[in-house]
Amino acid sequence: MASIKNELSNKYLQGVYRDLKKRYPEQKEFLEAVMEVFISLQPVVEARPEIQKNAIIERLVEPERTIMFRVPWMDDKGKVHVNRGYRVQFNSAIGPYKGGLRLHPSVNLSILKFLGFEQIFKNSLTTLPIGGGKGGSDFDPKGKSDNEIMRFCQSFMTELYRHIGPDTDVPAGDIGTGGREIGYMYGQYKRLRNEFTGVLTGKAIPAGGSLARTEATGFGLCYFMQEYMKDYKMSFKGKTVVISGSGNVAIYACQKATELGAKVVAVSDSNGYIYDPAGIDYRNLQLIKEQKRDRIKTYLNYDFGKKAQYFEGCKGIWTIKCDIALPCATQNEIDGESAEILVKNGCKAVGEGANMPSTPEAIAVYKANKVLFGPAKAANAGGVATSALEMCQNSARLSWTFEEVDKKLNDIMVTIYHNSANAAKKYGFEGDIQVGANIAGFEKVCDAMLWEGISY
Ligand code: NDP
Ligand code: 2IT
Repeated sequence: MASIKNELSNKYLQGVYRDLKKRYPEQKEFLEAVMEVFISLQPVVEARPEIQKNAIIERLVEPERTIMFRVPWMDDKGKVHVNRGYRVQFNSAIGPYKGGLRLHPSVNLSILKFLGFEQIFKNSLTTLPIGGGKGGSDFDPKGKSDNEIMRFCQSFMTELYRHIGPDTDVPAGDIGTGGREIGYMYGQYKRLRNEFTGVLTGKAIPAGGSLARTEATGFGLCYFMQEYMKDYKMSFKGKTVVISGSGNVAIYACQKATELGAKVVAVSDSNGYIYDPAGIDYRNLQLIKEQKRDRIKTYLNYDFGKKAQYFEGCKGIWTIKCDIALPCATQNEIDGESAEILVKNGCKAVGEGANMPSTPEAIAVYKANKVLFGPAKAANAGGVATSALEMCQNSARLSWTFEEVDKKLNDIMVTIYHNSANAAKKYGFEGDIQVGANIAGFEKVCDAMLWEGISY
């Protein structure tokens, strides 16, 4: 593999980065995501002077629009709470803004800008016409009643509805936002607008949702890694897999990895992790997380083989011996130290189901040790790709079967892998899928921006 040097030496990109850091010094996650992309884009910027001439990079790092608003809601005891709501409409060069809504107490502008920035390239990689956006709130859904969730979601949509639309901006799920939350938001949008359109994706099937959207991110991750590993004479068959998280992405990554012949031995939540040498049963995860909305610790209650163990804390999951690691929880969950332990224990491939789960130090460790690395914006693009397929079905007012959607998802993930591999090769970094994904995602957006001109 011809790895790119892990430093920013291009003067133009250095300048843009310096200005950005001066303007937003507190936005650590956003700056981290930008630096990662900039390092990869150096050969492209050098080969294509029109990028600097048209200030493409300066325009790319500034969202087209950022909306911030107050979200008041009342709890079951009658107490009024106020949260902050956001929507970052980052880039619409290739289609309407598209991206999830995160509900988590850690949400701030830095996290949403990093996610929105990543989404631009991810959505471009899907080959479908969708721009990049992200939103959410610092609301904590944990421990809230159904009615409290409903009142929050309705209040959130009471402001957001003015800024979105099926051809303008189409939000979806992310951490803390699943089918239940999308339902309450969709109901409120419909009430306010008096129209039934595909303004949100991840809808329930009777209300215009797409079959296989729930499974799409986790399944897509495995389809992507399977295609990637094939080039290196590897596969999931007979492999030991560790998956962090136990939410939407983790559950269906666990199902597909198992169906492809692997044994998933660990999953986690933000309190701790389960190690089950007999293999995690994804149906138990579904029951615990989707139906009971309980903690992963309770997995032990369903483990009739009595082999599983529970450990407190998140980081320890990366000390479990595995061939393939699929981080599917949150950003920066694998640091350099954890990556070293994974490598020492024989890990051969890392596929990112979460967004930016590996720190820059962790990525450097993977590359130095020739670990196959499936970067988030390519590997987890199956979710948003299937959201775009939901948009197609809504516009055409029809619905496809599970098999049709799943087949399209598989084809898209295979294409994303090859497009990323080819872009890396084109610029002299054969085998570096991280660099290739950044370049392939960028070039399409860049070409559209050049074609559309600059508005003064
Ligand atoms: P869910 O809310 O369904 O699940 C999130 C899981 O990650 C939970 O197990 C949660 O544990 C854990 N988690 C969340 N935050 C933290 C934290 N700070 N530290 C440790 N564990 C944490 O979310 P998703 O599965 O939808 O999303 C997971 C990741 O995948 C995110 O990075 C998201 O951006 C990304 N993603 C999601 C897509 C989708 O379609 N849903 C598409 C592409 C990427 P706990 O319950 O204890 O909080
Ligand atoms: O990070 C992501 O790609 C998502 N949370 C899914 C976004 C979407 O619009 O389906």
